[in-house]
Amino acid sequence: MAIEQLLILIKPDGIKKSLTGNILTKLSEARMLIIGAKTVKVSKELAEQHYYQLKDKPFFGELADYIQGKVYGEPWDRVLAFVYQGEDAIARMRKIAGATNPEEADPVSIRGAYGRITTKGVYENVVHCSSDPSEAEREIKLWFKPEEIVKSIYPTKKIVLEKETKEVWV
Ligand code: DAT
Ligand code: MG
Repeated sequence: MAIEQLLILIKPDGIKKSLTGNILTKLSEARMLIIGAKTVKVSKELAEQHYYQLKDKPFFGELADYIQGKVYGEPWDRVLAFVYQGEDAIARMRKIAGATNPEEADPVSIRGAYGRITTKGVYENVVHCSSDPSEAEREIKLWFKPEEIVKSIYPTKKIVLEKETKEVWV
């Protein structure tokens, strides 16, 4: 079994419903390490880059609005972002998160217990969870800077920025 890292987001509906503690408790059952954590106010650019694989889907606009928390507005228009690390982490965390469609998700999973489909058809499924190692790498590098992660499995390099030295992804 490989040690993997992945991105988990508590989406704006999870924040609005005050589910952060419940979600972290469910995730902690997997006994993995949190190696990065922060609150992010999601820009349109970040939302669209995060979901770029779905850009041709009819629900792409609503999906981008949802992750930005536009429906909820201040102060719920933010997400909590985590990088978790553990053995076989992606498959195990996705099982705890549950199926994409909250109506089809195992009722004991996070999405099954707390998700809903809105009358507009948006899947408010409470959490994002990377789905494979290459997606996890792309997403972690999109959401986190190297210095924000305790110990990354991805290589970094140093570059000089106007007399300032900074670590960036290779
Ligand atoms: P997952 O989040 O389980 O990895 P995904 O990557 O296929 O699923 O899709 C990303 C998000 O897009 C998903 O969490 C909810 C939304 N979504 C996917 N399929 C949808 C659909 N048929 N209708 C509405 N929203 C959908
Ligand atoms: Mg996905």
